[in-house]
Amino acid sequence: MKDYTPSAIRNVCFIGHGSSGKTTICEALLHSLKAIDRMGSVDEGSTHSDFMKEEIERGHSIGASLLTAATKDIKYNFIDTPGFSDFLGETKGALHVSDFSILAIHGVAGVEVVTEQVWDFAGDGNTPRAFFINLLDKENADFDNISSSLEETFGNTVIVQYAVNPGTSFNQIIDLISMKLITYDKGTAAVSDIPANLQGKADELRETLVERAAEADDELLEKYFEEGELSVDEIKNGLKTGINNGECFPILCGAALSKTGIDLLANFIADFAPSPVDRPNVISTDSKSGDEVELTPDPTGPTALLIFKTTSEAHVGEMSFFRVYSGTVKSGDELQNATSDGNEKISQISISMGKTRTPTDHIGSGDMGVFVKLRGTSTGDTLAAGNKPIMIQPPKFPEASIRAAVVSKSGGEDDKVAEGLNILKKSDPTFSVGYDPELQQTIISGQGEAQFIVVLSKLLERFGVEAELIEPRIPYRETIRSKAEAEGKHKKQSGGRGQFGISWIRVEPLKRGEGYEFVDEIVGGVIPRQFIPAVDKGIKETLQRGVIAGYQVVDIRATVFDGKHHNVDSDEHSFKMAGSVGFREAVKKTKTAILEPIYEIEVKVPQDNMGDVMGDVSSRRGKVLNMGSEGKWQIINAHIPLAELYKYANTLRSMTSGRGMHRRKFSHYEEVPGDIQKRLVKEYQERRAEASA
Ligand SMILES: Nc1nc2c(ncn2[C@@H]2O[C@H](COP(=O)(O)OP(=O)(O)OP(=O)(O)O)[C@@H](O)[C@H]2O)c(=O)[nH]1
Ligand SMILES: [Mg+2]
Repeated sequence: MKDYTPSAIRNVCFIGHGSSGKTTICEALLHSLKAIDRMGSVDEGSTHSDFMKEEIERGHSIGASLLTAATKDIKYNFIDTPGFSDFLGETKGALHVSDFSILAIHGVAGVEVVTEQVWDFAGDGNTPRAFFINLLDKENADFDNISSSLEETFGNTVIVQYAVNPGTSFNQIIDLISMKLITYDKGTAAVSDIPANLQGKADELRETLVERAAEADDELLEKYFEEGELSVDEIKNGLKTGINNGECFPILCGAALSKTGIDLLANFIADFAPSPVDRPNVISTDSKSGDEVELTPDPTGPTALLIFKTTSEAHVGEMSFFRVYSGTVKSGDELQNATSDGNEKISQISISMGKTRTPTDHIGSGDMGVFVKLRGTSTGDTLAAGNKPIMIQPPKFPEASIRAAVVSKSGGEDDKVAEGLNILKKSDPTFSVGYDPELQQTIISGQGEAQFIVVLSKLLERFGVEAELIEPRIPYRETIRSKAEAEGKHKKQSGGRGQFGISWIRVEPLKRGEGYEFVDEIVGGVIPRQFIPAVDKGIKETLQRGVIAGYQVVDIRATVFDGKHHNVDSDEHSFKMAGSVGFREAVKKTKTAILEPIYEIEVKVPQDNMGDVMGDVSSRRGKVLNMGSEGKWQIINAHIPLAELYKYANTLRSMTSGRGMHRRKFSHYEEVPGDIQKRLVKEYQERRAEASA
């Protein structure tokens, strides 16, 4: 492929609610731009962007896919993103490196939950945007209503293409820039003059378009007021400025499946989407000096690029998708990774087309590509030339909102499960996995159940191990609410040297969060000095194992205040045992309590769902701390026990038709109600009885 200057590159990300047609639009664009010979379909599982087994099976995109098309003048990089909320981390990564985003809108459903979410994502990064109202060939498709609702919801929209006859016979669009009628027949476009019956409507929309274009630039606005019109070039320039400044959001339309409007979309991107030189220069940071380093999109400058996605595929290995912000990356380059503080030798560079790749020996500034088999580079890392350890701001991925424990179905392959999960984690920054030694479970956390199900399916496919999700154990704690003391006696006489030690232990409650304190009150050498640490050690071990329900004992002071020893038979082991027994017996004499972890959660829901969500919080033993509002959202802060939060993200979504979100963080421990304590103690006794049977 020939070289394109940065001003000839268009990095465009397709975002939107699930099934609004993003993947189909990308496929149609590739076909229209002659990058592919045959247009694949989502329903047949033959598109270039949905190629993973899980994507084909579900008919939904799961990962962001980088696709490329090139004409004589323009190099297009399209990133197709998922619209399903569990996979929006991919959307964030893609938006971060795009200069323009197109929000696909379903021509019947209009603005949906994820439409608003991804709009906000794009707004967070100031990415210029346009709307593409798709599926206008569906029965009940309604261009007028949907374009008005886009204006109501988001504001500053401008119609640049008008759908003449939405519905099952949809085939005509008026392009308000060229002021022509385009009629489609199986994807082929015929251009004609606007017929008389549509002229009035077209003129009216055109006037709004010209006004919007004029508003983008003071000089244009002045001219427009004076002369009442603008030249075609002035309109184009004004519109382009407005789009790039995020002051104007064009509305385009079509039906991707039949390629209706797709040629217009490709031309629109070429003419109006900002190129890398139109966007503000990226400011990176020198990780050693902390100085700011501005990156200009000059292909001859020092190389700097950002990895926005990594995946691993059987037979290929790890793939790292990148965007170059300055300079040109060439195979053979040695680049520095400031995050891992290591060097990376570049060997295989490719241009990406979803599943397939075309090798190349260099990629220049503003452009995107994929490396195969980097050694120590992850998503979000910067690779840069020379001795400047610079870092470009990485994408911000959504925080985890759901966790689960994973076990192998066969029961005996937990190590294999953990190993596979650790490899899969590398390609998904919104997913994490770790072994919790206290719970003795492998815990995963992420965005939702669908993400977990995909992870399990990959585990089976790539690592041949079948796993399932179970509810994570809760890290309860035991504590005491009163003081008590007891004798701990260890005595064994079994031929030869015996074992002997007695220690009297007193236990008393400490404040919440104070942990464990050991006090030595032995006087007169009733327990020899050298054995006191053994008493402490014996208590600590018992503390970990728990006394009444098998959970760690906390917030307790243990004092050894008396004891006995034997000159020959006493040793460290004897006093360790004596400490342990004394502690256990003393705890049993107190009023015990079981503590549970309480999380502070922040729930964000639409006003309409407040009642349901509040009711649900109290049914989960939650306590509301605070209520407030943020724009159209209601925010509730509450304390909820972790034991009541399993799959909360799912419940919240279904209660709010997908709109509700929550964040959580550990807050503190609190006593569980008496009935729960009884149940936990009973379960522990049953487990012990089972183990000794
Ligand atoms: N009739 C009609 N069907 C379309 C059109 N565009 C897409 N579809 C169909 O709508 C369904 C969803 O299209 P996709 O392209 O997978 O939508 P998406 O936005 O990529 O969906 P996610 O990846 O799940 O977010 C598929 O069955 C497509 O064939 C269109 O313009 N007209
Ligand atoms: Mg898709």
